[in-house]
Amino acid sequence: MKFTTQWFDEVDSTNTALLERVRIDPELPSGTVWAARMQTAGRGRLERKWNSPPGRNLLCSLYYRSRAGSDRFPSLTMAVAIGIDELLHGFRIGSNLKWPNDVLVKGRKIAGLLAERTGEDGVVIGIGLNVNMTAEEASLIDQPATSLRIETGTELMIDEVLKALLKRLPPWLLHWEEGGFSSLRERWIQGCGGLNASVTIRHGERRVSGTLAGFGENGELLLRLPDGHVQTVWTGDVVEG
Ligand code: BT5
Repeated sequence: MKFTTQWFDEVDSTNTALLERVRIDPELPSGTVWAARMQTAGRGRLERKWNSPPGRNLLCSLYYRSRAGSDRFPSLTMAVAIGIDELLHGFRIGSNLKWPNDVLVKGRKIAGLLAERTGEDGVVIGIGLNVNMTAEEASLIDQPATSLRIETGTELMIDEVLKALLKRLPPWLLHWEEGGFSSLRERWIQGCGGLNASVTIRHGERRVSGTLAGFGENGELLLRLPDGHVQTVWTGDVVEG
C-alpha cells in the first residue's frame, strides 16, 4: 500500500477536512494521509472532543478504499489500532488494545481512532496518537491519558513517528483485506489481555456488565451476561467497574 502524506499547520479536524476533500474529489487515491500540527476542533466518537496542545501530538487521517464490503468496515480501525500497538511495542512501551478502537498504556489512553465512511467503498480513519504531550498537559484531559514522551522520557519528531506508523500498517491492512476481523482476532485478543475478564459496557446512560466471551466476525464484542447468555455489542465504551 502506498501512502502519500500532506502536512498542514492548522485545520479544524483532519477528518473533517479530508472528508470534505473526498467529497469534492472522489478520485482521491486510497492511501492519502492528511496530518496537522494543530486542530481547532478535533473530534472523538459520538460528538466527543479530541484535545491536543498545538504541535505536541500526531493528528492525522488516512483515506482508505476497499471493496471488502460494508459489513467488514467496523473492524478496520481494529487493524489500525494493532498497527499502533506494534509501533508502541517497538518503542518498548507495553500498550494494550481497548475495544473498540483505543490504545492504552497501563490504563491511560495514548491513542484513539475515529472512522467515518465516505461513499460506497471509502473510509476516513482519524488517528490521534499522543507523542510529546507532557504529564501536565495530559492531566487536563478528562480521562487518564499518556504520551510517548511521558512513557519513554524522550521527545520525538512527530513526522518520524507518522512515518514509522505508516510502515507498521500495511501488513495489518492486508490481513484485514484478506480475512476481515477473523484474520486479526488472535492478535486482537492477545492485545486486549485475553478473554474472560470482567467488563462493563456503557452505551449512553445504560451500563451492562459481564465477562468477555470473545469477538464476532466483524469485531463486535461478545459479552457473557451473569445468566450465561451472550450479548452482542456493536457500539459503546468499555468502562471501569
Ligand atoms: C476517539 O474518540 O478516541 C477518537 C479520537 C480520534 C482523534 C483523531 S485526531 C485526528 C483526527 N481528526 C479528528 O478530528 N479526530 C481524529 P473517543 O473514543 O470518543 O474518545 C474521546 C475521549 O478521549 C474524550 O472524550 C476524552 O475523554 C479523551 N481524550 C480527548 N483527547 C485525548 C487525548 N489527546 N489523549 C487521550 N484521551 C483523550
